[in-house]
Order: sequence, then structure tokens, then C-alpha cells
Amino acid sequence: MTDLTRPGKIAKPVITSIYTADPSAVVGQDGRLYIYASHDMDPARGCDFMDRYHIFSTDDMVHFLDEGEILRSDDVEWGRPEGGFMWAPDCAFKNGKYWFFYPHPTGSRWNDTWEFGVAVSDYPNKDFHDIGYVRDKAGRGVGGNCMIDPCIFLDDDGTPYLYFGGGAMPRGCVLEDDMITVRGEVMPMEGLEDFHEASWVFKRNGLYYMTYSDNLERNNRLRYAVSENPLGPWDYRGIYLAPTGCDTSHGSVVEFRGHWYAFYHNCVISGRGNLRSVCVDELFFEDDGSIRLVEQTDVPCPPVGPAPEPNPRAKTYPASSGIREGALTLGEDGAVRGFENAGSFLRFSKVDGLNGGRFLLRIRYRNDTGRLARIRLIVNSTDWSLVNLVTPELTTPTADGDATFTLPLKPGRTNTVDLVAFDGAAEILALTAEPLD
Ligand code: FUB
Repeated sequence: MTDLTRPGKIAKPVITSIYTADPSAVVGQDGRLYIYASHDMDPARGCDFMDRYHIFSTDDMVHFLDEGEILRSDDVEWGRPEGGFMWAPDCAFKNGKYWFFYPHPTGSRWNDTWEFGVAVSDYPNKDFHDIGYVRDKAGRGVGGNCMIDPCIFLDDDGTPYLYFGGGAMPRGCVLEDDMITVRGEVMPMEGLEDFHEASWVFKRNGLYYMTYSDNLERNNRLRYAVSENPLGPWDYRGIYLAPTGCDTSHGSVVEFRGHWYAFYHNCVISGRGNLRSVCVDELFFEDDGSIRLVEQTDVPCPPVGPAPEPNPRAKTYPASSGIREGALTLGEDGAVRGFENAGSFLRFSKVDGLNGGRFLLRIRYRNDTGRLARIRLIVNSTDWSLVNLVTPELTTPTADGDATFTLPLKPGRTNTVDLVAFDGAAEILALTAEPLD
């Protein structure tokens, strides 16, 4: 019998270069699977600094592409002055547009002032802009104390339902066609046992499922309940994801190319509950519609589509072509070894941004030290992020010695990319810049 009170086997994350959590997996109109995740900024301070949402996508459930940053707290005019606190988001397609919902406080007293921001785009993966937050007919926000984790669910007839809540207060409502105004009343979701946060709703064989995290101390799990009505009352069914080794748990369930998947997070890379990593495993239903306990695995899901083709417009810059500053030792092949003295850096100048736009930067590296190494990624003098160079035990075919990060480059051979040693040791082999648009 599985012990459901403590972590068992720990899964290998599918996103390793930066820390991500709270994955909402959604199949786009183009048939690709998109993950709308929150971003645990590194270094962390509680969950206060969470910011700069990145989207990830896949066609085959093996290779996950960083689509880049879509929204940061600085872009949210109505948001708290101190920024941060961009928590678990979700997204849905309606009226020809993608609607991205995210919880964010309006004031400095963050936990009393949550609202549900809405950003909209013609695309599933870029060009989102904030249009304000969800309000009732009288123009009042529907958030408030502990009101986090929006989940947007579109029923077969196109009716949009919004779910949210935290701290034993699960809520649900219908939205108007404008996707930002509540139709009718916000209702308590009844019948959920030990609700903590992280609502997620999907439908299978005419039955509505609500998943959510529970309150098991330092070891939250994911539970579920079912209903014949999208707003309940719900019939509690059980736990489908055991503890992942993190204090929080948060996930989504999605059907993609004939398989069902459970997305969730753990903290196996960092060992810290506020620097989390997105994982995915296949999910199975029993004949009676109940969900089998998800097996958290350290192997990739079987591919359900073709692996991505190499991008013919990608350009690779070997480490030996970079300018080295500080105590970086070199191997015979010119690759940078011993990349471990904080502040030392490897500079690639004249990186070609072609016509400008979104580029995936791929840092090829080797880390056989047995521990995590991190570098700071600075492009055109802007500090974008710390980037993980994880050890082979944690890489998947996606991240096989490649750390990736998507950001905008300027047109032409005008871009400077600095990889600055932060901690740990690794060998940098090359940098590839790959245009995404
Ligand atoms: O990621 C910040 C918060 O932690 C989320 O909103 C919760 O669901 C929990 O995962």
C-alpha cells in the first residue's frame, strides 16, 4: 500500500533551466500543448518575488520549448507598488483570443488584496497585454483575502467558468462573454474535502472533475471530486497525487493526443519549496471514471508526436569564440572548463539577431560534478535570470546538456550575451541562438 503522507519516488522535472511551478496545461488551437506556469525567481524570498511568467510548449510530451516571458508585475498598472506575487495562472481560448488569468494583489497588504488579472493575446505564446481584473456587475473586484489560483474552464457550449480560492474557501462563477465580468453570483464550491488551494476543472465523458491541493502539513497532495454540474455540489473521490517533496502542490490534468497527463511541481533540483520545477506524468482513469494514483516517474513520457526538427536559421557560437574574463580555465578544445569563480564570465559579442524578435538561447554545457551549477544570463546589459546547469541525473532528452532561455534579440549582429559564473562548476561548450518567429 502506498504511503500517501510522505514523498515516494521523486520525478524528474521537464523544465530545468529556470524554476517554474503551478503548471496549467492547455491544448492550443494549433494542436500544440502549452504550459502556463508561475515562475519562482531565483534567488527566492518566500514566494514574494514570483514574477515574469514564461510559457512552455510541446508537440511530443518529450521536448519542452521555453516560449519566453509574457507578463511581469511591472506591466500591471493596477498591481501592488512593490511588484512580485505573480502566482498560479491559467489560460483559455475564446472569441478568437487567448485569455490569461493570473492572481496578483492590488496593494501592499498582499494577502488581503488579491484580484484576478486578465491579459489577452491573439497568440497562445506571446504578445499578451493586461486589460484589468475580473469584476462583478457593479465594478467591484471579486478577489480579496486568500483569493488566489484562478482556473478558467470552457464548457462544451462555450460558457466560461472561473474557479479560484485558497484557505478552505473554494469559489466558482460564470463569466460573461467579455471574459472579465462575472455573470450572476460567485458561489462557494461545496463537497470538497480538505480544500487548500490550486483549483483545476476539466470534463471527461460528461462528468466534471475538480482537482485541488489539500492541507497535509509540509506535504500537500492533490485531491479530486466530481460533479454533473460545473458549479457543483462536488462529490469527493480521493487523492490522485501523493506528496512530491514540496510543501505546496499544484497541478492540472489535460488530454493531449489521446493520452491524459498530470502536470505538477516538485523541488528536486533546488531542495527548496520556493524554487520549484514542473513535472509531468501520464494519468489513467479506472473504468468507473475514478483517477488512479499518479506514478511520479524519473523517465520522460512516451513521445506522442514527432521530435522537433533542427532550426535551419539557428546559429552556433563555440565557447572558444567567446571572450573570457576572470578565472576561467580552458580545455584543449577551447571549451570553458572550471566555470565556477563567481563573477568570471564568458562573453559572446556580435550574436546575430537576424531581423530581431524572440530567440531561444541554448547553452550547451557539461556538468559532471554531481551538483547544480548556476550562471547569470545577461543579454545586452540586461540581467535576465539565473540559469540552472543541472547534472545529467536530472536532464531529460530535452535538456541533455542544454540550458535554454527565450528572450528578445535586436536585429543584426549587434547582441552581446554574457554568461556569468554564479555558483557550482560546469563546462560551457557553445551558445546557439535560434529565432522563434
Ligand atoms: O506558487 C504560489 C502559490 O503556491 C500558488 O498560488 C499555490 O497554489 C501554491 O502552489
